[in-house]
Amino acid sequence: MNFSTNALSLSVVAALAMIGCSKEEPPPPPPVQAPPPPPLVVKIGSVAPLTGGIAHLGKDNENGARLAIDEANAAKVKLGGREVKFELLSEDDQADPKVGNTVAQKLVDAKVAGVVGHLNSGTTIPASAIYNQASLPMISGSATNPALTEQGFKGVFRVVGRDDQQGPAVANYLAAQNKPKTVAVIDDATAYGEGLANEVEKTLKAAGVKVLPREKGTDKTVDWKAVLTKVKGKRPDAVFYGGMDATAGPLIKQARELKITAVFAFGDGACTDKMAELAGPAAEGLLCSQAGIPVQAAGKKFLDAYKAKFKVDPILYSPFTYDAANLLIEAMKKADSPDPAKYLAALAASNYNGASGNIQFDEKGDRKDAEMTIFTLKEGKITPVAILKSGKSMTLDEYAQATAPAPAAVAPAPTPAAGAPAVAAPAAAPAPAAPAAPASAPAPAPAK
Ligand code: ABU
Repeated sequence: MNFSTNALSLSVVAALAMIGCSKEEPPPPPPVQAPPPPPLVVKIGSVAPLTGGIAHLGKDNENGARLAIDEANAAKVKLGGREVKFELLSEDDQADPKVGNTVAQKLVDAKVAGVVGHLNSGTTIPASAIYNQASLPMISGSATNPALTEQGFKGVFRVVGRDDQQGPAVANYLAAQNKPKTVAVIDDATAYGEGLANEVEKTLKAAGVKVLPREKGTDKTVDWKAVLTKVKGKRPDAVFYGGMDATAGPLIKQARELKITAVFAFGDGACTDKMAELAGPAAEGLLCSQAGIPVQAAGKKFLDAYKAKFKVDPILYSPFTYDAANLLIEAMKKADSPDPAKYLAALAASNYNGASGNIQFDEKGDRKDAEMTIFTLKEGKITPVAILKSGKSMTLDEYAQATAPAPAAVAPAPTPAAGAPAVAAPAAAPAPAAPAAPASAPAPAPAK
């Protein structure tokens, strides 16, 4: 062994000795973290006609619910300590009661935690029996036939007014404003159209107006010539039609083609800008009602979020379906559970400031002190002329003033993500201090 080999061996031994003598311990392995539990999936059903003549209204309703669901997911809602992923199960009932029952059962079988819908009274009423059987809460954002909430079902709610409020509102306005001596009443033979026409007829008769024998179509009728020819022969001063815009548009267009000059009045189903799209200038000057605040009075955050998400403006009842979905979610949060048996009491006791104003339910599940709005169609747009609330009538501007938050140094209440009304309803103050009713706009008859 030469010198250099010896030196190398000594170096290796020294290095090994140094390692052996080191006091540094290797770092401990990181503790094994339990993975976070997966989000709790909570399904919420939405039902409306998404095909057929009123698919535009169905899509509007669905959009409102979808916006609420997406906002709740973005807010990372927790229930029982677990993050929740809300899923919207959207079904198309085609405005057909049989299809409505089928999709209602489908949602029950899918174990949704609540339902926003349906749109039409004719589908909502029979479907409500299926949800009731399954103890599943439902909130309609548009069904106005009184029978829905007269069944004694504890889980059935609506966030719009009823046709025994809407019918008197539009009929009284027509009688006071246009002073017709004779009115023809037509309906589409649906629960909504026929029911609303009955309310209008009752109110007109009570006001001393002569009402002609009822004429009928269906919710698919687009050729009204035979009915209108009969009506023309009786020379009514006004015509009221209970039905949706898809059939009401052709009705007024053909009436003007037949040179019928009577004023035409409609309920909420035909109180949309679609009337001008379908009837053109023939729709100008029509009178119509909605069973809630006008869409332009809905919360600004809602209006902006809706436009940003869907690239269109809301049409009619999307602020109400948005509120309906939020009411379900808020009740689940209060109960800290998506279990209907646990959150139903919180839902029934809601006191919620939504995009459509303050919402509280009465013992039947109807919205307390619901607004009614009267419109005329002006330059192709339905334009609110009177908002009726608590027996008072006001213009849109007056409504905005009456419901604006007080400017005093009051700490602003936390606002829901997109729900703060542009003309914000004061918290738990459903009856705004309204100005006196204009002579031309009578107060609505009491609902019930
Ligand atoms: N309220 C108008 C449309 C929906 C319904 O059938 O009640």
